[in-house]
Amino acid sequence: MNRKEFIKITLLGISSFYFLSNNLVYGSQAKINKVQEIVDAPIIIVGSGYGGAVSALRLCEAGKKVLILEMGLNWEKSGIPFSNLLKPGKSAAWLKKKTIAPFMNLFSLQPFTGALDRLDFEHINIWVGRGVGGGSIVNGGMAVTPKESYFKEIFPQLDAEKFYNFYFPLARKELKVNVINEQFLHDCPYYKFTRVGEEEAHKAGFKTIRVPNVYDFNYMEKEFKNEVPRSALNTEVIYGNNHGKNSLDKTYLKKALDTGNLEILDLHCVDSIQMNEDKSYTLQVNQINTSGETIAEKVFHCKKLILSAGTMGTLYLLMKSNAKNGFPLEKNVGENWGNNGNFMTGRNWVRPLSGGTGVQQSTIPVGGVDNWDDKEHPFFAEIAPLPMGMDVATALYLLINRVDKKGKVSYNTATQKLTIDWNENHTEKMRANADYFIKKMNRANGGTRSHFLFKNGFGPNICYHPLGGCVLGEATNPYGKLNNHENLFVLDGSLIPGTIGVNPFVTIVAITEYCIENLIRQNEFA
Ligand code: FAE
Repeated sequence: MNRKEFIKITLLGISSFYFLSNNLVYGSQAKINKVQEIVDAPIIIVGSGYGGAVSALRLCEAGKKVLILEMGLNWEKSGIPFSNLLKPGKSAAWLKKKTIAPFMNLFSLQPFTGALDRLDFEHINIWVGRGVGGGSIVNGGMAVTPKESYFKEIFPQLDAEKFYNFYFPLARKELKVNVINEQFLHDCPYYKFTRVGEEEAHKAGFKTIRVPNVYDFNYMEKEFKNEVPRSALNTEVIYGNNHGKNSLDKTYLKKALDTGNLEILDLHCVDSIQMNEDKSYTLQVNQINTSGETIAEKVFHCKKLILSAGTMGTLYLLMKSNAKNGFPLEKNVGENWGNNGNFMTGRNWVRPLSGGTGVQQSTIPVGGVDNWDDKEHPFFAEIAPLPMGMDVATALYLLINRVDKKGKVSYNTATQKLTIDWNENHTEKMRANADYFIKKMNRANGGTRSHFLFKNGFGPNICYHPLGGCVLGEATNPYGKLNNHENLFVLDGSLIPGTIGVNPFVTIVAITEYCIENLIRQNEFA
């Protein structure tokens, strides 16, 4: 390929609505696969998860041209199917040689830009989604609105009435939240794990609740009748769902693309950000292939920048840029971080003589134990599926606890990695709650703490819900504009101060809706 052909191909790959400078240059070694390309875009959003997708839709509807840079793959466009839990394939892990599920990682993999990633820290492992749609691609779809009293405690400055009457209902509508039919739940063998979980919880004196989800339960009923291809009933979830789940690519991002104002560049990983003298931003970006190799080094300029790279992604970009080029940051960035009280536990010998929790299990959780109002042991416990293709007579629970002792995220310039001030002290109370829960369940129903799943039966280091570090109204103004910046906004889970008491994406969507509405109203993107 000669230079002329290359420029043509590159130009075709770039959307027409932002300016491509003629500053297209080859890398120093004139290697065709190492090019530098400079692109100007009015508004760039980093990350296509909940914060990024909501921001994109509302800006596009307001007539703004938006470019999303997403490091993960556009799975739908790629045509590559998601793999399931029993046969992990390309989508199972982000550039790893082995699977990275919370337990039982017996499968080898060919490194590929998969949909699920795990970030390992000294005392905590954090799972995140990679791909167009962010966490919505890999998560369990549990769409839970926080308790109003806790929301008020966490966000005393926000108008709770407006949130419960407007932003939360709006979030649920856009996300296509629905609830399982009780008769289907009662009859379907794939939900034995939920029925057993609820019966046992009641016997132990706990209250249970039905949990809404973005998975289309009408579709699931058709799956069960074999009228459509199976997804939730075919062990698909944390490596992506091929059908049924209303992930962001089917909701917010689709609507935003339909306006004609949104461009998404996948496999574009933002390396660092620089603030220019005129308060605009320059982004160093690596375009990668599906083996993770850099195939082009690009530079993007924008007047307005939204960071929606998820709690850990946003903190990494801010702190790394600060260390690398003096990017302005206040000290409180990294503070008020938490794991949303995530604490996994389980029980073995659950109904061993009557089929346990079921050989076949839907991957979509629909039930939970609500012990939040207990003064001594407040927690919510998701009755989680464990579809292992055989009866292991084991119940799995993800507890969500209060986070009264927060952590702090920092950047280590020597290792060029994030570190988190987080250890057993931070999870002590969560462990006490898990112990209380398991003991009470076992006393009423039989069973033991699950040594099969976790060391000593507890998984304090498993975190699906990292939150905080760039807290609304602390590290930012009341609507997410980062302190010390005129044109940079943080809109993702890092705005929530470490805890929200339930699975967080409905809250992330509602908070982003609130922020972006006000930012647009204040002409921040004019
Ligand atoms: P997120 O959705 O993580 O999106 C960030 C995006 O930015 C990702 O697509 C990244 O690839 C991309 N990115 C990061 N760094 C860069 C970079 N340098 N350059 C370009 N792109 C970048 O952020 N929550 C619930 O409410 N209910 C559930 O049932 C639930 N289940 C979960 C199950 C699993 C296995 C996991 C991992 C999470 C689960 N969550 C659940 C959590 C939920 O998915 C998470 O809170 C949200 O996805 C966070 O949304 P953000 O917008 O903050």
